[in-house]
Amino acid sequence: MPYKETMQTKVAHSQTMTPAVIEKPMLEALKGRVAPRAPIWLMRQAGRYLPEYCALRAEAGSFLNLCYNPSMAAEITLQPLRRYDFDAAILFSDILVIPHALGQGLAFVEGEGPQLPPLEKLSDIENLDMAGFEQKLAPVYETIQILKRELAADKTLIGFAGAPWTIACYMLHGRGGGTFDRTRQMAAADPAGFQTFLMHIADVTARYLVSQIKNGADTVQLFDSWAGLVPDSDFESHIIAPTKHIIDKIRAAAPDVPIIGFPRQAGKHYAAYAHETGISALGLDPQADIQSMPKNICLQGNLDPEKLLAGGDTMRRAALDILQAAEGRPFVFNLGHGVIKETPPEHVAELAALVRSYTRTV
Ligand code: 1CP
Repeated sequence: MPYKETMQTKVAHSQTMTPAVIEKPMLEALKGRVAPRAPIWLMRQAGRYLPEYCALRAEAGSFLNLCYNPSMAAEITLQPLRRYDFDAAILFSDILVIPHALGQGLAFVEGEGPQLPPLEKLSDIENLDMAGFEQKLAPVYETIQILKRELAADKTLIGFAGAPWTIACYMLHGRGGGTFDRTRQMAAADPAGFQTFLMHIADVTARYLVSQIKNGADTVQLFDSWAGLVPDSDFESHIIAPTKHIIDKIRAAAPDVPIIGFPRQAGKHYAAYAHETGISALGLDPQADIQSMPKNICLQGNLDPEKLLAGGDTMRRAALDILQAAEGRPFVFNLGHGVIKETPPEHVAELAALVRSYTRTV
């Protein structure tokens, strides 16, 4: 049939032409481009404020089942993009899959957050299960592969891990929600042993993030949620050195992949963190002042999640202040911490529309 033949010839022809390169605006910003529109995604953009997440969570039975079920985890990753057309998808998982994959028990207790049986002593890290590590994390890599296939070409896929200090907080103290006293006491009592502990986690984390990249993550973010608990005199050893170790290892394996660091509540240490770790982009908490940050690096942040929860004029004014403060520099719009679970989804929709409609000076 001549008609069909013509169509086939056309299809075959178009397949041999070089496809137009579709850019990922978020990736370009991380690499230093100042564009007329700031890309946007939100920390914890998937999660309990979305009814479609709660439905799947109920079906899975437990949070960890969700994290290790590639098709469900991929579906949850994509849910916020369907609603808001964000520029990036963040892999749905948790920072605590690392201790879990190393064989430490982990349970997410409803209403109480994560609970781990705390390691008894620092040297216990040497006896954890490295052999089963990659195998236990295989479902995470499979989730990334699904996402890579399903995401539109202009979307950036973000992988992530907790930074060593924050992971040590949970591994040694056993649960969240406080000031991780046991971790801080163990660090103070045996500084050399604690440094070895952090570097061990750094090695494992670098391996995990390189595997995420090899499986398709476009960028990775290191969450150092509890960096603000570290005494000033220990910031270099507890935060900067292990982070730099991870970055050096990722760069050796994947030199072109940008890395985002989020040392939450690092205060006056933000600039040193940016310069000394070699991070590509700096995640800012709500307290950080955009204009006093180093000029030669992409910033990401820093809307107070409470302002998003409040919505209305409060939210609009705060978002516009941030967009104005970030004029003229590479920037990714985000919150300064995760979406609060009571946040009305309509507020998120309004925020995304506002950021998208703001034209930056280039
Ligand atoms: O449904 C539920 O009950 C689980 C709630 C939940 C969710 C949705 C937890 C438990 N983790 C997550 C997902 C998650 N965690 C993501 C996925 C993707 C997304 O952002 O959309 C990410 C990136 C994280 C990272 C994470 N987990 C951090 C770093 C960021 C931060 O919030 O500071 C931390 C500290 C955790 C530990 C954790 N996991 C879950 C909770 C409630 C906590 C915090 C515990 C505490 O207060 O110490």
